[in-house]
Amino acid sequence: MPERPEDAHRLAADVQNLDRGIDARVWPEAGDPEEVEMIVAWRQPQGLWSSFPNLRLVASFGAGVESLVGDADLPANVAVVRTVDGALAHGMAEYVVTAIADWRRGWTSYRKDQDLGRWRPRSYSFACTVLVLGMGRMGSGVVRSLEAVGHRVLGWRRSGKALNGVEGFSGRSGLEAALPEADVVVCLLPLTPDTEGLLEGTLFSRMKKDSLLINVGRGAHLVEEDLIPALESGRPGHAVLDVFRREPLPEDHPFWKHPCITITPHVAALTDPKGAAERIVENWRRLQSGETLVDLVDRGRGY
Ligand code: NDP
Ligand code: OXD
Repeated sequence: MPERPEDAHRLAADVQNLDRGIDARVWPEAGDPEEVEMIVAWRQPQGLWSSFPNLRLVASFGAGVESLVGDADLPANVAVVRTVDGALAHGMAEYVVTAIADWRRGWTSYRKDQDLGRWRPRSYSFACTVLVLGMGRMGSGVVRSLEAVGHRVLGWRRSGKALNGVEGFSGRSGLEAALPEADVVVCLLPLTPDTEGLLEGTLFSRMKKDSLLINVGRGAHLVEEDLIPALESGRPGHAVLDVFRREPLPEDHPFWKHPCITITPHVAALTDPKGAAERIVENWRRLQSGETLVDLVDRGRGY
């Protein structure tokens, strides 16, 4: 269930409005645990699964599933799905395009100029190459939006599959070839054992001088202690971070006050409860009829 109890209750009501046959309960008031076949989870407590002997399906209330696929206590016969609606990908695309526009055009400086009544136009070069790490549901939406505003886009993904003419790279050598070309690197990977700690010192040293790093994947993609020395060397020149190893980011964390870091509190894209309810009901229906589930996660692969 979503983190805030009021959101969880609203989701349960939306689910029941869509299908009166579903008995949607809000944890911890789960009723008879033997009756529970499907759970919608987000940052669930440890040791939850063993109480539900007839569980068949867990739906993540969002796109990331690392806390589910990484949970050794979740029985192997339980399927995992993600809840990804169109609004999530649009929200992510808007966030990335806005972050790049803000960095290149210096809106923060114009705001300061406005406070001082100062007319001070500054030029910027239009050509910008963006490397998107992960070209899945979020990454491919971001790619389309970046292209629509004229950026050159490079994409890195596990399979290396091409995406509508975007130059595609894969593997460590592909990443190393793409990095020096990019003015902006956007991390939109799922968190798996292969991607954890990918954003670290060696990768930063291959980035362009004064480039921009945007991490909207997961906090554990970034080796935090490597970032400030990298920013001091100018590779990258600035970082926009939406996700952190510890959330909320601790008050005394050095990232808060760093002039080359922009922080947002894990809001790049938010799951729309209405759209989520539709997905959940659809997967419930498919579970009952034995059809293929929507956005089924490959638990072995980790995403
Ligand atoms: P998808 O599963 O649709 O796509 C994942 C992409 O990552 C795929 O292109 C996949 O490659 C690629 N990938 C996976 N492992 C590797 C690897 N080892 N090397 C290279 N590429 C790899 O996920 P989504 O796009 O829906 O979401 C991505 C992540 O974004 C989520 O897991 C979550 O962490 C984060 N997120 C953050 C939000 C926020 O508000 N900050 C909101 C929503 C999502 P291939 O295509 O070849 O399989
Ligand atoms: C998600 C997220 O994975 O909000 O959906 O981070």
